[in-house]
Amino acid sequence: MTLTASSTYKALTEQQAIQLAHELGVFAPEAALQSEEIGDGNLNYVFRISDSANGQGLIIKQALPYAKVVGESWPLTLHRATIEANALKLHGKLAKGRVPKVYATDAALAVTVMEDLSHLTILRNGLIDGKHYPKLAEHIGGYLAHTLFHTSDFGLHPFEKKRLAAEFSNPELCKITEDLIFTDPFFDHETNDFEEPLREEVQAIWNNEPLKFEVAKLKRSFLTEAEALLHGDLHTGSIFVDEQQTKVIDPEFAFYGPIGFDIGLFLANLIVQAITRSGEERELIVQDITQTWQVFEEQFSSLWESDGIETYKTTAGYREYAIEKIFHDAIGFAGCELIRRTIGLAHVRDLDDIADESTRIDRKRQTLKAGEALIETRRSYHSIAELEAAMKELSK
Ligand code: SR1
Ligand code: MG
Repeated sequence: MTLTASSTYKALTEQQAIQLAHELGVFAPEAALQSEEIGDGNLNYVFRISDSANGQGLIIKQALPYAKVVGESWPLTLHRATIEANALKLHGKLAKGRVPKVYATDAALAVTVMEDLSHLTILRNGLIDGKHYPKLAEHIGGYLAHTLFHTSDFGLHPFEKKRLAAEFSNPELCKITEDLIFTDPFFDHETNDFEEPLREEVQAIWNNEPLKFEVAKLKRSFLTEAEALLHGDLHTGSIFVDEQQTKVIDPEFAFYGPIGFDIGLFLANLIVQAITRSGEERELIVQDITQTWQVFEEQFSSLWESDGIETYKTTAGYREYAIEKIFHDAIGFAGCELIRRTIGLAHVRDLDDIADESTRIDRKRQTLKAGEALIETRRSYHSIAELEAAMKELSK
C-alpha cells in the first residue's frame, strides 16, 4: 500500500503521525491513539502509534533529510527510506519471519509504516543487560544464508541480479560506511572520537602501514564487489529479539556489496560482547559466533546444491573456494567494525557505558587489538574452530 495523503516532504510531529495512522484505516476511527518517538538510532525518527484501549500498535519510521546524530549540517538522501522499505519487503520473502512486515510506504514523506516489534528487545540492549538469546545464531545464520544466496549470482538470474543492483544503488549511505568504517578511523580525521588514554594505541594504528594496506584492500572490496544485496548495517542495534523470535530491522544501508560484510558486522558486534563479558557468559557468546557461521555455511551450501544456478556449481572445489572467500572477507570486515566502534564517530554502548574508566579503557584496548589481529591475519584462518580459538585468546 502506498500512502497518498502527501506529496511533499515535511517532518512529522507526533500529532501528524497519529493522523497518518488514522488515514491508514488500521485502527477503529474512534480509537484514541497515542504516539511516542522511540528512535534511538543515528539517522531517523521512529514513532510508535498505539491504541490506548488495547495496546495494539504500529511503527511509523520517517527519514530526516539529514543525519540526526550530527544535525542539519550533514544532509542525507530521503531515498534511503525507499531503499529500506524495498529491502524489508524482499528480505521478508527470502527469509520468512525474520523482518517486520511493511504495511505502507510514502516515498515523498520518506515514511515506512511497519509491524510494531516493541514487545521485543533491541539485541544490543539485551546483551548489555547480560541476556543470552538461544535462537539468535540459528536465526541470523539462516537470515544471512537466505538473503545473501538468493540475491547473488549463485542463486539469481544475472538479469534480475543486475536489475536489483541498480534498484539498490545507495551511494550516499555507502559513502558513510566507506568513510566511517574503512577510512577515517585509520587516519587522524576530525570525525574520530576516542578517549585520551587510547591515544598511543590509536596512533599506532594510524602508523601501521601493513594494517592500512589490508584495510585498503577490504575497502576496495566494499567499493567494487557487487556480490549480493546486503543489509549494509547489521549490528546488534539493528535486531529485535526475545527467547523465540529474531527480527532484523533498519536496512537503509542496503546495496550490492561483498557477502562477507553483513556477516562480519554481526560477528564484530558479538565479539565486542565476548570482550566485555567473562566466564560462562563469554563462552555463550563465543558459541553464538561459531554457530552463526556454521548455520550460514550449512544453509548457504545447501542452497547451493538445491537452488544454485551457476554452471560451475559442481566444479570440484568451487563452492569451498567461494565460502572461504566469504569467511576471510567477514573476518576482515569484523576487524574494521571493531576498530571503528572503538575510535570512530559512531560508538557502541557495550563499551562506552562501562562505568569504571580503567575497565572501559582496557576493554577498548582489547577491541582495537582484536580488530587489528583479525584484519591482518584473516587469511590464516581455515575453519571456524580456528577463529573460535583465536576469539577465546583475544577476549581474555
Ligand atoms: C552517521 S551514521 C553513523 C552510523 O550509524 C549507522 O547505524 C551506521 O552504522 C553508521 O555508520
Ligand atoms: Mg540503523
